Amino acid sequence: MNKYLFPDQFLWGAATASYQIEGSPDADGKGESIWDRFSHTPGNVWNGETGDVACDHYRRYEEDVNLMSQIGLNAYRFSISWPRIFPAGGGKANVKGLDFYRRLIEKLQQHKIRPAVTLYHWDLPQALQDRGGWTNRDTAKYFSEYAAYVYEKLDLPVSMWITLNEPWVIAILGHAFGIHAPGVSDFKSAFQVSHNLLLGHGLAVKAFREAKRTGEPIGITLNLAPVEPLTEKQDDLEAASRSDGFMNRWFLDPIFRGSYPADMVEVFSRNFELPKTEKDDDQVIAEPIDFLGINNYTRVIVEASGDKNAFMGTPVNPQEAEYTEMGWEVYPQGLYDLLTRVHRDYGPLPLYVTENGAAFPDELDENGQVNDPRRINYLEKYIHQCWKAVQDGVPLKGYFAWTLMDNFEWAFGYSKRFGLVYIDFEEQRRYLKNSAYWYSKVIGRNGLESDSL
Ligand code: IFM
Repeated sequence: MNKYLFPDQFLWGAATASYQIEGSPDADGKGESIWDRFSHTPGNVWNGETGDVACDHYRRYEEDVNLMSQIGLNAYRFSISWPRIFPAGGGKANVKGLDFYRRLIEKLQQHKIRPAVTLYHWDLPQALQDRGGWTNRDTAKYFSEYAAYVYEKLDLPVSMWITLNEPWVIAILGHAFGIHAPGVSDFKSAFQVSHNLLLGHGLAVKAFREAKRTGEPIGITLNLAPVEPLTEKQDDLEAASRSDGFMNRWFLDPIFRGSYPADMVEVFSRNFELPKTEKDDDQVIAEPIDFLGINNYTRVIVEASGDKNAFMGTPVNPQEAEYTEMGWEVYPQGLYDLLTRVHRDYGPLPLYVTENGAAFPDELDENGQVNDPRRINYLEKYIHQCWKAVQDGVPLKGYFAWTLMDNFEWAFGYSKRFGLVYIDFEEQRRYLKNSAYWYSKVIGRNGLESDSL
């Protein structure tokens, strides 16, 4: 058997997000979030489902940490629900909200699982949405104040801090396509949102430096995808470059180079009024970070749409490829391409894969087993590409599978199962899938063992 081993100290984790797993939407003084409001508005989520109960993790977190320990995870990425800490967005803090995360971290510590804390994974306090949400520049300031409060009061060691999860998704799915909370369909405001999010990120990093949590790194997680042209024709190449600008460089450039990519500024300004910015914004957004988190699931292939002003080419799905339940192409090499490209163009800082995984139609059998060979195959192939990237000099420091357990997959409700752990939502029972047992072996040997890679 060939072995593909990772460097010592490599983090093997799983990731989750507060609204997707916690439930208990108003326990212990929590305020309403935009996802509470959005999911309770008819027509927004598949089958009218909500995160009201989800995995009931708020009450069952101990059982869930025991499962992590059984799998052997040495890291766990979770997000803090802002409206648990500041029910009205700002103002008076709710001490009981932070206590939950303190209890969770203590339990992780008992099992030697390192906490990776995301400060914002999409559940904005509704009270701030009522004042314009992320279209309002003040939200960036409120975000950094919330972050500063957590840095100061969460008096337990944290292994990694992540300011935002996937600002592209927040801006575009939430504010241009309206399929995520807050359900707005207006491209112009989506670009203002993307700017205000990045500003909030930069302010939160600045606040972190002031908080002097020395030895704890801070970064951001972006959803990135390699973009390929369908053919080498000039029009397709240009469409791919613009699509890459829209999906990847619009966020990478301001964070690492201190300015938006000039080609995209031109393309966007042909379509919309550009976001309103202020003098020092570029500098704030480019506040140096300690690592970049990358979420990747698939690649994007585009062909020219015929419209030179379009910032996205027409996506093309190759017919011979395998697809997950999300309709996303399984393309492991894309992760290698992405990691090496990000390292080459924006390096040298450490990288983490903060999410990678697949939804498949899993079934629990009468013996309480879930046989999910397609997920095992997916994870093995993607982790192998991570290994290749490390061999080629990419400073990849950890890998977090999405996700620990089946959960509320946003507009798809509970219809997509991404977990290593199967959840029977009716009974709130948990079952390790075969992929969880497989991942456990990967972690145990710090890498893969296979003859077929
Ligand atoms: O479930 C989401 C997660 O919240 C953010 N990244 C992608 C996952 C799968 O869609």
